[in-house]
Amino acid sequence: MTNQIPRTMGQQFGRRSWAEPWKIKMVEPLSMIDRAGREKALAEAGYNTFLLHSADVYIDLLTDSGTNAMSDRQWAGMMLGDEAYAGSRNFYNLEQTIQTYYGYQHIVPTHQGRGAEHLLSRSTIKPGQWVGGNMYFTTTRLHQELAGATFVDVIIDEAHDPSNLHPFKGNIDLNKVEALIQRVGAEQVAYVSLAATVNMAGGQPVSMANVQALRQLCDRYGIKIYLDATRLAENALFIQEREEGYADLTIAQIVRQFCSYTDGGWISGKKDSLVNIGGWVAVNDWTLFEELRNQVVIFEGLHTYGGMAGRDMEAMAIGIVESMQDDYMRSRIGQVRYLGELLTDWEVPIVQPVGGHAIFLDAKRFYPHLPQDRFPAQTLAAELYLDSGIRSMERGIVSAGRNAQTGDHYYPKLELTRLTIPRRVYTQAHMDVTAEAVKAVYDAREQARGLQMTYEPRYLRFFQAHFKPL
Ligand code: PM9
Repeated sequence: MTNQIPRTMGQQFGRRSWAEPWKIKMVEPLSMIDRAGREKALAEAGYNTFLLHSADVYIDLLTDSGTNAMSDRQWAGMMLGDEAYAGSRNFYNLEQTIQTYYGYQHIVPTHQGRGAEHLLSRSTIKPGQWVGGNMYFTTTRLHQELAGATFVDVIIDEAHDPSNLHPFKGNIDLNKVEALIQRVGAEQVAYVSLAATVNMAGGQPVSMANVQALRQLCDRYGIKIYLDATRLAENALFIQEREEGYADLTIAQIVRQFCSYTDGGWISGKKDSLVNIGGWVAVNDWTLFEELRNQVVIFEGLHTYGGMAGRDMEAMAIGIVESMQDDYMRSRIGQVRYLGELLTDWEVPIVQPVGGHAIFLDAKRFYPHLPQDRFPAQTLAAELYLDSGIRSMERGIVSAGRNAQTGDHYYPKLELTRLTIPRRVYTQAHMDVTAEAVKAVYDAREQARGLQMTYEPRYLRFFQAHFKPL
């Protein structure tokens, strides 16, 4: 494993610069409302960027989920939608593409990622069991908890330190998995929930050596591994760059090998797969597949569409192939790094090393004077919108939610504001404007006073909570 992380694509490939392997064929106008308009919009949204109208947003970095620009091939594929209720040809095309690229045998389509999480959690967890995972993800953990499991974080300690430069900060700490097994018994561990990359840690990758070692450990105890492959293609680029022995393998080969160490996986197609909607869960075990296929007709739709239109399945099948092209992936991660390098040069505190899909501002270091229960990351998202019309997302105490047993806030070590980069949507100039806006908010950091929560929904509160300024 090498510890050298190249700072630019140019440095890595020995040339001056890189450019996207695509050109723009259709554009969508952008405009920015004035400061008074932004103040009004934010107050009406309860200082929650999820509740803003997108018409009031200038550069939208809320999420990379479903915000991808599709290619001309994908749009052409949309015209081939076979909207038969049952047995759509687009399903069989998607099924075959998933089998080829991810290697899983049996596929159940869903409307998006959380639909897949719901089905998998219901079908594999018995109430009272435990799930170990490499840092929680909001919807994933909630579905595991709703199915009766307790989630245990088994990610390496380095992941909780925003400055630690470990090249694979998404790795699982095998000692933590072993300790969980010793504490509760192997038969009480429903499965290990492995995500690659790890969203809440900053889009941090998992190494191939780590998933191989996890497989060996789980085999010793007869425990299954299910993979959140939502951003696995992005993870593969980090393996190609940083892990010895993978430089000559393609993204597609690395993805396929990674999946081979797991028993199944699921995906939100709205990320890696370059579409606006869709997901799936796939497993190798026929009995589990039968259960998933039976559950899908209750909650999503028939097992040959799972909540997606035929045209959406076709666009996803094409998107999977495009997402595995090495040139594309270099430009994708290269754009995220470009923004990260600007902010690093200007000494704005961000999670290092820069991960796959976003820049994560370190709100604890940004606003050291704000205690965590004044919601520093939420405050930062609000301030950035007020300054520039740029929309970002809180990934700290609000996202972490409350402990279901005690009712107390979780206090995550990471208090982050995420600038998430949609795929194939914004240009380098948009990255420059974003970096300058963040710098302006950083320069005014001492004036920030924090927020108070005034409304808290029961589940996934970050989506709909309201705040007011202190
Ligand atoms: N991720 C994101 O913005 C969508 C909204 S926040 C809940 O990062 C992983 C790793 C995700 C993810 C969604 C889902 C759920 C599963 N795993 O949004 O239901 O990042 O398609 O996928 C969001 P869906």
